[in-house]
Amino acid sequence: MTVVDCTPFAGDLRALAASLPRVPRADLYAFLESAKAAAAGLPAGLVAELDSFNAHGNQDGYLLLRGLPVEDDEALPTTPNSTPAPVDRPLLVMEAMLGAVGRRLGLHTGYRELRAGTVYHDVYPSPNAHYLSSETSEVLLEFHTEMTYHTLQPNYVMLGCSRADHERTAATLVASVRKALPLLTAEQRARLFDRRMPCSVDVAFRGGVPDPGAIAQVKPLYGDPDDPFLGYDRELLEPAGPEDTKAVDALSKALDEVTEAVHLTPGDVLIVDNFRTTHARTPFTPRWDGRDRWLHRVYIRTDRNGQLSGGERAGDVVSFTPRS
Ligand SMILES: O=C(O)CCC(=O)C(=O)O
Ligand SMILES: [Fe+2]
Repeated sequence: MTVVDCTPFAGDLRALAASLPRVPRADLYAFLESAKAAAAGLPAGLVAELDSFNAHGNQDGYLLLRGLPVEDDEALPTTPNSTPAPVDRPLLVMEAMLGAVGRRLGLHTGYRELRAGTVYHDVYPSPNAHYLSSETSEVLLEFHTEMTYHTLQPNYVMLGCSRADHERTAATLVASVRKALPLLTAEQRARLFDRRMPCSVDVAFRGGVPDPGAIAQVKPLYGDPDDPFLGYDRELLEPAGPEDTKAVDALSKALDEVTEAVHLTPGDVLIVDNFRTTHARTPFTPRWDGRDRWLHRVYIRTDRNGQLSGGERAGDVVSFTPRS
């Protein structure tokens, strides 16, 4: 577990949150500019961890910031049951943390087809959620590299926790390619490396067509053969033929073997390296009492992996082009 204990910084971070615009969605570009300025005042110990993770990644493929400031549960609004959030919703402390920490890492990005192109997503359980949706609860949300079929795939997925599930059973699972790679044979690696495989896309990117099929091509491993990037989605990747299928099965098994479970609690921010990992969420039981599990999610692009071409701003919204 790669945990950064932020409790020593909680007072400073609370002051930082208080310095940001009160209604972030009123002018999100301006809010994210303020967050960048505030990021300059992040504690040096935290900045060092963020910069090192941004430059080199790590073995686990994630950084868990724990002990950040967060509202007391009674002071929080009820957990949302619709999306996107109202434009006039006041800033939450976890949203402030995602703003400042995210700006230290790169640029917050909205995806036009996803949640109406909004940048801050509430992640909460919803009855009758589609099985591929982050709104599921009582079923496993299977391993996925976030939008691995999208040419502008985010470099980081950041999840901030305002509420855990009542029973604290929900775990966010992260499996790192740096740990899985040694479990694969040279033949398996060669089969997976730089080989395009058909991949379906999430419902939001299907253009209203019930099942457009595998409209993208994704390479499970690519980049540096000795330290590759990962593109893996247990539901959407559709290898064709026995050799590719066997190799993806071996990768799948290796990822299961190296999986780490993170039980997010209020005041946690999980930063997932989305080019070196795949993530999932285990089942939990909602009570529909207004106090169900509530995360805040943002996507960050950086200039690594060609995700930025110059001139972009934090808060930009990008359109879908499938990887080919
Ligand atoms: O609920 C979680 O812990 C993670 C859900 C997820 O995969 C996401 O929001 O991207
Ligand atoms: Fe996800």
